[in-house]
Amino acid sequence: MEPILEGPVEVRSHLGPDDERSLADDVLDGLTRPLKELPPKHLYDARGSELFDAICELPEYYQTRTERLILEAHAQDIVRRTGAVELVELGSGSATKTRVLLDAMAAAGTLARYIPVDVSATTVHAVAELFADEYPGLSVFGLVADFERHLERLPEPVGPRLVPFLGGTIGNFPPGSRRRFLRSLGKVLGPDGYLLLGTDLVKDPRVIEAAYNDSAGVTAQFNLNVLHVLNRELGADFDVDAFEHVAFFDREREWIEMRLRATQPQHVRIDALDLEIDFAAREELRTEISAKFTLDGLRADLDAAGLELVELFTDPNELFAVSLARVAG
Ligand code: AVJ
Repeated sequence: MEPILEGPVEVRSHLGPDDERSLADDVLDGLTRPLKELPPKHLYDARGSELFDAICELPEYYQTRTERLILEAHAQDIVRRTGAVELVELGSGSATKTRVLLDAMAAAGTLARYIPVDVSATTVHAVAELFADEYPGLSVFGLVADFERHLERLPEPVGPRLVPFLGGTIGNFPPGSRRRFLRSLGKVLGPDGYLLLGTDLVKDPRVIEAAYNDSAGVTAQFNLNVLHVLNRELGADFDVDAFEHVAFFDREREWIEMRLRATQPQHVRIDALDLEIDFAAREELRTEISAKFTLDGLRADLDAAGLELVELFTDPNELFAVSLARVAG
């Protein structure tokens, strides 16, 4: 691949025309199953990302602010423990959290390289330029790639590598793929790198359910927005008003399920797929799972992925955890 930019900031792209099929493929797969389902990544178009940012500010959604407090309290410690010289950012979403870690690395005098990975070239260029400006002498290697598929394209570490995977996004993976993904993260850590994993914790189901059924209805809009995405991107004709937001904590599986429920029978045409699908009254389409963790569950997942827990940081109410893990020795 040709570098798009030379110098201290370099960006490489690994996405081809095939990658644009993913929405159509996912919709064809997911909406023709006996239990209809869509992967959560399609919730995040421009409007969906705005709505998600609004969710992070909601009084009921404790995750974002709790994780930020944990990071602020322990960033120095994390940097000292790891000796991290470079940071790989998977899905360069949140500049705020990254800054907390980069600041601590800069203060420790170890910060050498920042490696943003995102499917959006615009995002990679934006964060690459932003952090190159903000941290003098920082070398930036941006990768336009899907971190679920292209991790082997990361450069070799130049020293201890820190790979944050924050926000509780790991909870979106069902248990088997979660372990597979964690194993693939282990492969890019190298012998002295560390994974910094953010996980929401199992707690009173009422607290969890409130976070996904907020009183302002922002989560409902976020969920319903995926139907607008299908209407716009695939020429579908979903009547968005004929669906309602559903979110509940599955106590057995310890995950939140988010669904869209048809309030009356629906017939939907999806032009781009030349596909017609029907919804019975009250039929549901699953749009997300979001797993919540116990300490034992977390250890078991890390163990199955060939990783070991080095340190677990949490808040006084044990709502959320940030774990430091490395390849098991
Ligand atoms: C970004 C996947 C961590 O599961 O809490 C927020 C997404 N969904 N409200 C989560 C989400 C509904 C969020 N993650």
